[in-house]
Amino acid sequence: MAYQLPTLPYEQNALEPHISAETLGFHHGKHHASYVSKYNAAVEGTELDSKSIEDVIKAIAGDASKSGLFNNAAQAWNHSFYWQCMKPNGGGKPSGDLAAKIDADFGSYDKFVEAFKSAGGTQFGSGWAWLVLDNGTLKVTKTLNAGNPITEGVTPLLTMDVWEHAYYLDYQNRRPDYITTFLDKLVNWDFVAQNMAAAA
Ligand code: MN3
Repeated sequence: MAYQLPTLPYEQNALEPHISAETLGFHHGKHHASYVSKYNAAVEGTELDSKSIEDVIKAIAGDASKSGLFNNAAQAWNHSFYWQCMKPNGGGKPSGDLAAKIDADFGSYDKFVEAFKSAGGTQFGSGWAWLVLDNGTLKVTKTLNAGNPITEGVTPLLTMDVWEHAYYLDYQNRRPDYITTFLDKLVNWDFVAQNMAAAA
């Protein structure tokens, strides 16, 4: 079944001044669209075509002969998830059950921020930083290139794209500034809380 490129959950300029309409235009309209179309072209007519994209990602993870299909499938999924992880006037400290869970599992929100900044900042080259639920415990992790933690049996709650195409037009080489802005101004904690509730 063909995977659809989702429309952005906000206007292309809605995350300004933190992420420009130009960045979102290229990132969603060119990069993400390309992963989706390449995934659909590669999966069509194969025995994997009847599976959901999540099941395809899990089925072929680590299979070197299917790395091209994996990369496009995971990048298609990761970006669909990433758009939902941001919203206008987002970021800052979450509240409610999620805030309590972060305090319980990391020690404090500041400790979570430290771990998430470290994951995003130390991912050499391209990849993703994640907040995941692993056997009932919140953890921060990072993946290289197209990697997705569902292949490790954990549930993604939040992701941040740290490929240069996510921030270069707005931040150039200043990845740490993009990461700080993502946490302080952009995170959609309602989406993260929904993901946590659904996984419980
Ligand atoms: Mn990207």
